[in-house]
Amino acid sequence: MRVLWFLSLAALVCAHQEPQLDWWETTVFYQIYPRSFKDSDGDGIGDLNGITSKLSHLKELGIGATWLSPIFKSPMYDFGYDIADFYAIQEEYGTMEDFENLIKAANELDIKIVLDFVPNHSSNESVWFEKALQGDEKYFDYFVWEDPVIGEDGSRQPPNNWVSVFRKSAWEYREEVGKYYLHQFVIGQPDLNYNNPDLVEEMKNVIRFWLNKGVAGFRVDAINHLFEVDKEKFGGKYPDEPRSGNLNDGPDDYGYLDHIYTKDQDKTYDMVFQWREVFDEIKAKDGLTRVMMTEAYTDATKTARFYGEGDRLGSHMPFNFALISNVDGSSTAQEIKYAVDQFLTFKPVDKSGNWVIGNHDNSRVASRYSPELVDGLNMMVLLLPGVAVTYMGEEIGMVDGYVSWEDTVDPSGCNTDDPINYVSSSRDPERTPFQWSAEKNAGFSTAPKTWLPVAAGYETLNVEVQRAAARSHLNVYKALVALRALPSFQTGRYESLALNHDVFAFRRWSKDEIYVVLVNFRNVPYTLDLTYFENVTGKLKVELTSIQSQKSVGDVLSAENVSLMGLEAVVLKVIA
Ligand SMILES: *[C@@H]1O[C@H](CO)[C@@H](O)[C@H](O)[C@H]1NC(C)=O
Ligand SMILES: *[C@@H]1O[C@H](CO)[C@@H](O)[C@H](O)[C@H]1NC(C)=O
Ligand SMILES: *[C@@H]1O[C@H](CO)[C@@H](O)[C@H](O)[C@H]1NC(C)=O
Ligand SMILES: CC(=O)N[C@H]1CO[C@H](CO)[C@@H](O)[C@@H]1O
Ligand SMILES: [Ca+2]
Ligand SMILES: [Ca+2]
Repeated sequence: MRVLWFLSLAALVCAHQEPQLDWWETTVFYQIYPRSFKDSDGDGIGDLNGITSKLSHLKELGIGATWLSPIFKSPMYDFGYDIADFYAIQEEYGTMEDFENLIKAANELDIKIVLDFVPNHSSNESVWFEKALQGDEKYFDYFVWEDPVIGEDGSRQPPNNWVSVFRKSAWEYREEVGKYYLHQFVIGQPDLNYNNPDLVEEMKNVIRFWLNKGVAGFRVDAINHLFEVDKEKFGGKYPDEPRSGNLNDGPDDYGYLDHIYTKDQDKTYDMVFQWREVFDEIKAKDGLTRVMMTEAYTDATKTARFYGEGDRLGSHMPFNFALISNVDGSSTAQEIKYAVDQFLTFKPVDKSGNWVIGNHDNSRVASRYSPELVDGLNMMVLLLPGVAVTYMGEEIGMVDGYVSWEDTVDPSGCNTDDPINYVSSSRDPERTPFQWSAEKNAGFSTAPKTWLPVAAGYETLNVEVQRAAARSHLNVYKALVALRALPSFQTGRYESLALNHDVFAFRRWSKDEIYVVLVNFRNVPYTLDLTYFENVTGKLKVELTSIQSQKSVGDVLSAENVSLMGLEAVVLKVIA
């Protein structure tokens, strides 16, 4: 009895110690969309050698890890998210040797490389799919097949009403086998069959192959689309999905249906936990954590479930899309606080959170919020509790580029068949080439034509200009990466307030330090009383400001009387 009491006391004491953070919990992850980052050979398409040549930019920012959108062999119907060979590099991006050089150069700079794992589907031009069509049983079972339905007039119809994320039927007929295959995304992306143990093992081998090559982890794509409902429960045929009731969508639109049979199925979580075992199997060899980041656009409860269940571990970082899906530039401070706190509330208390505000599928921060809010939002992403994730270009506040209907290449834009309204569906605007300098093609490429046009305004909005400027988004970003290393931000506590309809504020503190971050989401000036935060009294020193601020680093303010310009953002430190 006495011994037990003593042990539990010891456990209690340990629990109060500062958590020991692993490499991935303290770093900033930088997403590179390889096709648009840097072109080394003048064909207008970014490539691996281009990335290697620009690793110094990541180093300058203070980035510790980068995740690359897919670089694998692909016919590019969905720009690499349709993988034809999971074990090979796409020629236009480089060779396996180029990739090995990239890993080596990155290691020398202490930057980790994370790749994109696209498990839901392969490509209709993969050897796997070709063999399936030739009747090879092993590979036939890698995919999801269903018999046609014959209509009253004798015509061949898809098996049910399922719609692809990119519009129209999710089923495509193949004469060769007389069946339809499922594609939750484009026609060129046949879904893989996770009810087949051979396929499950094959995909684990894909993970092993790259992790053994020195890759520090994977970001896992579109994970909640992995499994479809078990058709045996419905008499051996996949059932129709019900109408969503959404009045803006027609029968060809993804939003027309409620995706109860094709998304968020229970088996998905088990697969993630199985993959985590593979990650940990590689970690056991050398002690380095291989990190798993998972992408699922879903609710807070389901997102949290990816962390693990019972004694089974799951994703290290189930992406938190609150700042993408739940709020934007028109949101009130109350809505911002609600979105931020909701994720922190649902996430398991003993796990790290993460903040994602942009990626290659969503309009850029400067366009979705406002160009003036770029610094304030970077303050949130880098100083809220948890891992920070930055999409390339957000450090300089890049804006969505204009891409004409003729130049549009994204299937999500093209499939609208609508030369007027394609823009809201197209993901090309956030994928335009990275803006390095005022040179031709923004210094991205020497080609006469780049794969997507460079965004207007690059002559003044680029890395070179911002590096030289006394105040720039780039320099604010670098200062934020340095601030984030302080104990208050690494392991410190967090509390937030909506000071009024427009100003979101949060406090981060550790033993002897208290910081307050203020972001004014509207173009309206305010005088604020920060003493609503406990222990925020007396004088505050300005640590960092958004670039349009009239304040300077080192200015001293009174806690009960802080004036903030419209759209201004500041980081303050309590000094007395
Ligand atoms: C693959 O699908 C695309 C449509 O996404 C189509 O254009 C192409 O012809 C298909 N390739 C084969 C070999 O079926
Ligand atoms: C406020 O400061 C006191 C004295 O330093 C400290 O004991 C207390 O934990 C602080 N409370 C908060 C919420 O910061
Ligand atoms: C608040 O500060 C402003 C200057 O920023 C000053 O003009 C004003 O008198 C102060 N108000 C109070 C109540 O201290
Ligand atoms: C954010 C992201 O990577 N989204 C991807 C989700 O999956 C589809 C299909 O693979 C891609 O088109 C998206 O880019
Ligand atoms: Ca190139
Ligand atoms: Ca699937």
